[in-house]
Order: sequence, then structure tokens, then C-alpha cells
Amino acid sequence: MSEFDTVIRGGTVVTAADTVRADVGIRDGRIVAVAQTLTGGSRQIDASGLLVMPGGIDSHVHLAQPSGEAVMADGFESGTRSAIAGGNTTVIPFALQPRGASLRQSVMDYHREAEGRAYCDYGFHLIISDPTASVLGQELPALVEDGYTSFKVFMTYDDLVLNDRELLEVFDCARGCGALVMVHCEGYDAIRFMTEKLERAGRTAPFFHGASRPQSVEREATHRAISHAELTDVPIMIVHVSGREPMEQIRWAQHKGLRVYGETCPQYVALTEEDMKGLNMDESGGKYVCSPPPRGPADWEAIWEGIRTGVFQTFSSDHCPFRYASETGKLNPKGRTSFRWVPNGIPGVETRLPILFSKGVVEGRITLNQFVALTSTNHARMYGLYPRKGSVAPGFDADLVLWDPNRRETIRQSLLHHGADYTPYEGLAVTGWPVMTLLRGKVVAEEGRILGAPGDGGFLRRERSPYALPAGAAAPRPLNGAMPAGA
Ligand code: DUC
Ligand code: ZN
Ligand code: ZN
Repeated sequence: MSEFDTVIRGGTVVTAADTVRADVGIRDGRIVAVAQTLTGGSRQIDASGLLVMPGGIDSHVHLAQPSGEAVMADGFESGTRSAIAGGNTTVIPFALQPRGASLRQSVMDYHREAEGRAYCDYGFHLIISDPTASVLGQELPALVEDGYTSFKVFMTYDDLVLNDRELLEVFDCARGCGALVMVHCEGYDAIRFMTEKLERAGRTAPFFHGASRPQSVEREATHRAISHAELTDVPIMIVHVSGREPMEQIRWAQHKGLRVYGETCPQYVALTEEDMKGLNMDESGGKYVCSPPPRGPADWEAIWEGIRTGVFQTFSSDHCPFRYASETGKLNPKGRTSFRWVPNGIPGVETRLPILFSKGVVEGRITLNQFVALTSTNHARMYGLYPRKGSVAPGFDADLVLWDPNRRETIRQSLLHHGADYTPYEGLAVTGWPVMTLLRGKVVAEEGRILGAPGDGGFLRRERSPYALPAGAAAPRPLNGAMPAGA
């Protein structure tokens, strides 16, 4: 019998650290050898001309998550199907606690949604909307022990917003239990003020979504979250950063020596505020409504500056899909009356890797190794999945994407596998495309064909993140080769 179930031959292995010509040997779902030449293998995969990289880990996706009266276009089946077609092998969606509900019960509800349906592996972040004494004192510490080692909190939205006292309580709780807190930084009162003012002036089209939450609103909330994190001495991750102003707040905090991390997303280097234009709801502006809103080309450059210099550790999709032409999606009856009711979010789990590869690597802004760090390795390190996920080395799960760096494609809805009825990136030409995705050694997608099955993916109980340790603790290993001073 062969030493390997599968050998991937002739490719170029890329990790966050190295780029080497090597074969990869897989046994029982794990990588067991990476060497110049491997012989044998019950199955052989020819990777000549291709890059062999760790499968994408998308640490920010929303699946089967209620959003007011809107219905998300992807549950676990279609969302993870789209993920593997796009070269991903792990996603970390959210388990949202509705106000008044038990967090544990909410987590069980999401498990029920995911069980037997997922095409790739998954964990859960916990969205805390109601930090009661029992949530902070009992539920969260127990859930962290059980492998839900990151939280998300919101500084806006009627049904999710936490006030400053509540934010401080959650941060302090996270410090105590060793969880990493993701923060949605946009100021609730400022958004309400602007929304009502715009509506009074009859400015209700989707374009005014951007005007209702300009960068100053994001910058102020980012600074406030950083200040609260400093006060409670706890690391935080500022998610979906949209432009220069919040990026500079994070950079400032990092230079001060605070453990403040940053995430950005494709929409902040590929979409603009102008995309939301359209005189009325039918002119497709709503397709681009997400929060924070897309900004513009000057901010794209600021985001690249943050990516290049290590202000951002992760590049996630913030996949949050709603159908466009649907009564429960973007064109819901209330949504036609004001941008306020257009559900916030766009699909993107399948297009994240091609967009970053094309605009980042092919256009010379980042290296191949940074690409791997930003799309896989740093997600694994930050969210307690390393060294099981996130690299190509003996001992890691054989979660791999075989990538054609020269393949030219034009992103089209017809190519994609998600449940949404559109892509905001329709017509975007990219170079670099996933050819094959392997999940724990099994080929689950090839050339856009899905070969895996619902239930191939399993729940990942995550370790505590070393990046969640408070400032006095031993410094964790730098991420992306460019962690700022003080980390
Ligand atoms: N926040 C997210 O993280 N995703 C979509 C919408 C939002 O506000
Ligand atoms: Zn958010
Ligand atoms: Zn999100």
C-alpha cells in the first residue's frame, strides 16, 4: 500500500513564509510530507503551472442570519458551496444572540442550521446583543471553553447596538476569558441623526446610505472602541474597515503599542459610493448597500497602504448576501421607501480570493506570501485554528487550493454558486482563479464543479487566540511579517 492517499505533484507551494517548488503528500486527510519529489500515492494530482496554497479561511461571513424582516440568501449549504468553489476550506460565520435570548440557545440554533449541510469546515463567532449578568458571568466563559473563542459587538443598529458601558463590560469579560472581540465601528446616534435628516429632505435613494454614514462616523466609533480597549487592556479586531480615516486610527493605536488589529474586505478596494447611485430603488443602487459603505478610489489606496504595511491582518469577504429582486431582499416593500430599510450586506465569499489576487498580487501591490497570510494563515492564527489550518506543512489538515495564477476570468453571476441573484462585482476582469479545492484531502471543487457534498464540512472547536492576550502578556508571533510596534 502507498505511503500516501494522494500526492500533488509539480506545483509551486506557497505559504505565508515561502514559495517553493514541491510535491505534497496527503494521508488520512492531513499533509504528511512536503518535499522536492515524492513518489507513490494512490491518487496523483498534476499541479504543474499551478500554485498550491492553503485553502482560504474566511473569518467573516454571515449565513442563515436573520436581519430584520429580510431573509439571507445563503444558509450553510449554498454559502459553503460558494465558499469551496472560490477556493475556501473554512468559514467562520456568526451565531447571533437576539435580545432577551440565551446565547447558548442561539448557538444551538445555528448548529442545527449547519449540521449536515456544510461543504467546508466552520466555526462560530458569538454576536452579543444583550450582555446581561448571566451572559457575561456564566454563558460566555462556558462558551469560550467550548471553542467559541471570539465575539462580535456592534456600535450601531437598533437591535444590536451596545452602549459604552456595555461595550466596556463585554471587553472586560473577553479579557477574563481570553476571547478576541471583533468590533463593528459606526456610531449609532450619528447615523440616526443623518438618516432622519436625509429622509426629511426627501433623500431616500440607496445612494444616501453612504451619506448617512460618512467616514467621520466610522472614525469616531473606531477611536472610541480603541479607547475602551485601552481602558480595559484587551486586544480588539476592528472589522470591515472602509477607508483612510478608520485605517489611520488603527495605525495610531498600533504605534502606541496597543493590540488593535484590522480587517478589510474586497468592497473597500473594488466598489465605490457611486455604485449606489440610481434615482430609485429599481436602478440597482441597493445591490451595493453594505455597512460601512464603499468609499472611493482615494480610499482604495489608503486601504492598500494599510494592507501593505501590516495595519490589516485579515482580508475577509463580509459575505452577507440578500437577493436583489425579492420581497425579502434588497427590493422589499419598505426598502423601496428609503435606504434605511435596504438590508445591509453584499455577497462575496466566492470572489474574495480572485479579487485580492488580481488587484494585489498581479498588479504588484502585495507578494504571493502576503496573499496567503491575508486570506488564510492570519485568520487561522488570530482565531485559534493554528497549527491545524492555514499552512502547507506536515501535520496541517490537507485543506488546499490549486490556483492558476495566469487564468483570466470576468466575474459573472452565472459563474457563482451562492444563493444571491447577483454579484456586486459583475463584469470585473480578474487574473488568477481557483482550479481545485481539497478539504482534508478530498477534492470538493474542480473548475467550478462541486464534487463535495453537504456534510463534508464539520464544526471547528477553536482554541483561544494568542492574539487575544492583554498587553502585558508575552508578545505573540508577528503576523503578515509587518506587525506594528508594541505587539
Ligand atoms: N456588518 C457586517 O459585519 N456585515 C454586514 C452588515 C454589517 O453591518
Ligand atoms: Zn459589521
Ligand atoms: Zn459582517
